[in-house]
Amino acid sequence: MVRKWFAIPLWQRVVGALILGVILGLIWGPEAETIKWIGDFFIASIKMLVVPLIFFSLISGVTAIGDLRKLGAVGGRALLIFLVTSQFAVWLGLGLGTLFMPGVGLDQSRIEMGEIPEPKTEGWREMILSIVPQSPVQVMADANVLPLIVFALLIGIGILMAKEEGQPLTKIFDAGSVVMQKITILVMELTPFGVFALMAWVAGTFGVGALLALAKLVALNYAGCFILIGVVYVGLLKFFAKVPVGDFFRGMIDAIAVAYSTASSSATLPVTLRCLQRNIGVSPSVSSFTASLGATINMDGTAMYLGLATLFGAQIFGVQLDFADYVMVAVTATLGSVGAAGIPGTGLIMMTLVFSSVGVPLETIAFVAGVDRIMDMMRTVTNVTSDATCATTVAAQVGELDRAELVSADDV
Ligand code: DAS
Repeated sequence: MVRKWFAIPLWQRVVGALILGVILGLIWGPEAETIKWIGDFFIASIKMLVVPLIFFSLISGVTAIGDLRKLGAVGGRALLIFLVTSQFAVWLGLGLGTLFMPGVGLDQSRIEMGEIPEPKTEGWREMILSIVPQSPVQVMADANVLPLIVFALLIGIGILMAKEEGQPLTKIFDAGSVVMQKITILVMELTPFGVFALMAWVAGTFGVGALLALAKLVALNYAGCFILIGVVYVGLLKFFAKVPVGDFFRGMIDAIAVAYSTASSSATLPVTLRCLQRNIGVSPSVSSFTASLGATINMDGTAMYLGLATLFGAQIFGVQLDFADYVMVAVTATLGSVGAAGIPGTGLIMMTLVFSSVGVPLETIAFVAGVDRIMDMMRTVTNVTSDATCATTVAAQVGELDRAELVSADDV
């Protein structure tokens, strides 16, 4: 029996668990909360990996790139793709909100009002300061990914600059990176159970009623995400990475399922790295650098949603927005997504920053809080797919993509 279980490719077990979880949740209802602890156990297990995996694989990856010039080429390309795709995303959200007006004709009586999170008051100066790892140990203890990435990058660069004297350290971090990848494989075997429990909880908790009242907003959130995936990322993969799109998505299916069920890019990161390296053929150096950075600062699904939700709020409260306001939303949504962590509900928190910048009442958040998780799950899939697309595109452009690795679904 056990042998048969492991004979099934992991992605098929995960997708099956996702579907069965939704069915069970719809039948079971709110009592499905009973098994949520299994999903929380799974999330805790993969979160356990994030800090050591990023630390070892990023340093090992930077030293493997070999020289600072190539590191600059990888970083420059990644940041350019992040910027271009996030701008397209936020303007797509603004466009969808303007065209389809999700906030007009709302039956407010059927909406369960939620909590308004603490406004995110961090200014751009604080955001820049927060990137500096003043206490590396504290950064690791807090799993604060952005300063951790900066610290790991600096160590990797230091090793490169130390040349021969840095070699002993390179061997340690290379070994540590391999060990962390092996542990990730072990933990990923929990994925079907975690995804099953999380999907049962979500399907049982977020009743259909609340979704129907905000159906237009939820539908536009999903439509915006599918447009980003189907147009922007497929375009990048086809014309810039030149990889078969079907094989790419089959290779990333585990990360996509984990992103959807956990609604956390950071928690999904170990699985994203594993899929990129094993199924797509992106080198450990480019994948660890680009996907880790992307999981923190590249959130296209969230940026798109912030544009859409701003129009939603403006339409509910009759706030007139002009083009200058749209530009302000694009700027604050981009800045906000750089500083935000890839955790559930990030989009909800960033709404406080974006709405305040254009005078849209924060009460808007109370309208959407009840169904935010359903939308967050798809935004997170989009964020993770964007990170993976960027890593694959950069790897293809700098010659760090082993195309032989790009496998069909049967092997993943
Ligand atoms: N949950 C966030 C993430 O992990 C996305 C969001 O909240 O919009 O990417």
